[in-house]
Amino acid sequence: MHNTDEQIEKAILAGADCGEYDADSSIAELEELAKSAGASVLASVVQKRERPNPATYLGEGKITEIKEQAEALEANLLIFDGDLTPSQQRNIENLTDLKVVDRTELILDIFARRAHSSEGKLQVELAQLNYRISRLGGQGKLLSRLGGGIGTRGPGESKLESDKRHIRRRINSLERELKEVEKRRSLTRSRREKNGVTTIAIVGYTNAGKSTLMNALTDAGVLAQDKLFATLDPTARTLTLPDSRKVLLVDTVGFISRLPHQLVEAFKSTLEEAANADIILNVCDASSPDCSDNVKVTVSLLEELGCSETPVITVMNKCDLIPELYSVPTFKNTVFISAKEGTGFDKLLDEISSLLPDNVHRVKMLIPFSDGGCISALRKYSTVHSQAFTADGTLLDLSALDSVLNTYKDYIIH
Ligand SMILES: Nc1nc2c(ncn2[C@@H]2O[C@H](COP(=O)(O)OP(=O)(O)OP(=O)(O)O)[C@@H](O)[C@H]2O)c(=O)[nH]1
Ligand SMILES: [Mg+2]
Repeated sequence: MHNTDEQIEKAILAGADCGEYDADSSIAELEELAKSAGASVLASVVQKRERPNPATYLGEGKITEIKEQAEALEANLLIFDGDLTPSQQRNIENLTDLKVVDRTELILDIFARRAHSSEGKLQVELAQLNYRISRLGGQGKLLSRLGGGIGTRGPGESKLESDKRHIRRRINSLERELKEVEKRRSLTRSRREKNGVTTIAIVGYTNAGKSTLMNALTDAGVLAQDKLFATLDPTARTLTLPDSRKVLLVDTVGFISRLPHQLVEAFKSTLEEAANADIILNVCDASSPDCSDNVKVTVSLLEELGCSETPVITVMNKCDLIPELYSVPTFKNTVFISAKEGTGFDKLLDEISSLLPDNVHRVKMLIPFSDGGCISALRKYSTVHSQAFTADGTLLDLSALDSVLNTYKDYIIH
């Protein structure tokens, strides 16, 4: 997708509606992906079909129509909302004279543009090479299926083999380098665990507002943009909770439906960093019509990463954009916020505190005047946020460990 002369690529999008997923919202997402890769989108075409055409993905007639449309609009790129086999891609290129890219290639391209850290670059290159080798493999099979003979042997085939060998060597060396980085990271992690540092991971669908939330809660200064996959590298910052406890907040790469599995594999260690957190914040764009589906994508990716046991808070973000909160789907432990306007943070932070393992809770207590003596003990063992005198006794708003609260549980009012 990189043009040497930095001309904006002018794209037509094409998808097949086979009933597997909502083709219209998927093509709308593809448009966002294309824009995030720097292309401008001139038109999109969706064809209803039972299954993709094995030779040309869409029907050949449709491909010819697209070619004519591309000529009229002066488009130079055709992006498919699905994965093309190498032969489909070649056939469509021959029929249209356009550069043809599929969904996985597009996402890989965006990741390649965004990778800045050395680890991010290694991960993206690994994903790209795994993608490429899987396609070379396909071509190899195709050639051997032709039954050998003229055109299937000779330099062509051996070049393919040497390409494959070369790529495989590079994949092995990338994997070794990444292992080293991971080892260092797991050392940092175990040091953190030993020091009792609690980690909270911000995960969720891409563009949901994870980095905006990170910036609003800490002064991380992470890049937040209306672009898909603005963040690739994890950033960690300390956050002080209202009960004065310090935790580590981690912002990381976003998820998307049908995330190419080469990327999941390559980014596994980064994603596991999130998965190993004590609490996961699943940030969602509550104003998106696909909100519910997007939450499910994140939940199933988290399951794949083996962290279905970690407590999750579903953080419905961008609530400033929706007039009626009741229209937003809710899940277990849901809070409503606007990261942009800074609303709903009290509830979010309270929810985080209440899920933390060492059990500090914020409560209100009414201490009768007859037991006024316990106030000095409470002041010593807890954080008192406010104190007021009422007709029935002293009203305290405080945070303390459960063991402390248990001693005075008769005085807790809520
Ligand atoms: N209206 C509104 N916009 C928001 C809110 N939170 C984030 N945004 C916007 O949503 C866009 C994406 O925000 P990011 O914080 O970059 O999202 P992200 O989840 O980190 O995205 P990736 O890193 O790309 O996965 C930006 O244009 C933000 O300004 C919010 O509460 N309300
Ligand atoms: Mg981000």
